[in-house]
Amino acid sequence: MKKYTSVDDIHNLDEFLQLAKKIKANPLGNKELGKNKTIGLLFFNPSLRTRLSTQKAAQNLGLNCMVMNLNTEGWTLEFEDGAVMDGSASEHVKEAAQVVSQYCDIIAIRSFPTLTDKEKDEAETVISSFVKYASVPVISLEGATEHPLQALADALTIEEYKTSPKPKVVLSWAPHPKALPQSVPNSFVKMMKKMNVDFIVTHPEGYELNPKVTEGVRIEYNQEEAFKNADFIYAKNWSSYKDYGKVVNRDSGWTVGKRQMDVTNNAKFMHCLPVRRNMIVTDEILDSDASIVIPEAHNRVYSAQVILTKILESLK
Ligand code: AN0
Ligand code: CP
Repeated sequence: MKKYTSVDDIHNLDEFLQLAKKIKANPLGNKELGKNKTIGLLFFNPSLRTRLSTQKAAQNLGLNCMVMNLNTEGWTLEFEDGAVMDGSASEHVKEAAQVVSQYCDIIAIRSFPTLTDKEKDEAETVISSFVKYASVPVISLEGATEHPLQALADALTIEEYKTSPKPKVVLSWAPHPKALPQSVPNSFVKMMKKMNVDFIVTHPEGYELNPKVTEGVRIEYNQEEAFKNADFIYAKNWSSYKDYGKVVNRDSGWTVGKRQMDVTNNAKFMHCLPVRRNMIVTDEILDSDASIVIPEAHNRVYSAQVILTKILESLK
């Protein structure tokens, strides 16, 4: 594996999930694989889970790990080709990516969308520039349009908690005061398309995701209808794709609570975290046995470790 910037980079999900289970059963079983190698984690945005779980996964493989908050500690980077750099950017990504490649065997990057410049976001300007100019494999720690490590952890979690061969999985939009990326739902949809699940996406009008991503997926505008007999409820807020980056609805009727969970098949509740209580989901549900958000976050370690294992094997 030479990069992991999209769920599309996984060609055999079963193999990845089997490897994840094996790693989870014995996380230190391959601790020589990363010996004398280094991963650099570059953050343009905040993180708790991604930062610590990727660092933990690296440690489990004997990899050295360097972490940098590029937005606050590094030089402001220029991404435009041919730019006259008379503005705030001090360094072009062309040099930065090549330089980091001298220090690291793998580069991982978190860079959220602008949510104002759709074209720039869809081009994944930051991550794809690193892919282009770095000479080492690149991993997305959440880009402008995808969060592939989260989706792999989610797939593993559904594998572990399902009680039937083809569970019903519902991705539900939920309200949030701020405009959030579509990265988590995009990657989750792509991942569910690869799994043997009965999958529905539910959201208010105006929150349709990129139609290329949801092609072939059932969309249901009535949340209660979507939730009927569901085995997994995956809640997430995202901003509008059509009215790009805008919050077009804050209807608290979409907050996942007892009323919604009561029509499910005793569904498990999932969320990538961080979650805003009593906006996305009520305390009652998040604090109940239905919630599997903590084991889901635990699986971020194994999701990262699978990807690092695959990449390190390809470097041998
Ligand atoms: C981010 C998002 O929605 O993409 C990160 C989630 C993993 N969430 C927030 O900014 C709250
Ligand atoms: N789920 C997730 O990626 O969390 P962080 O933003 O804390 O890394």
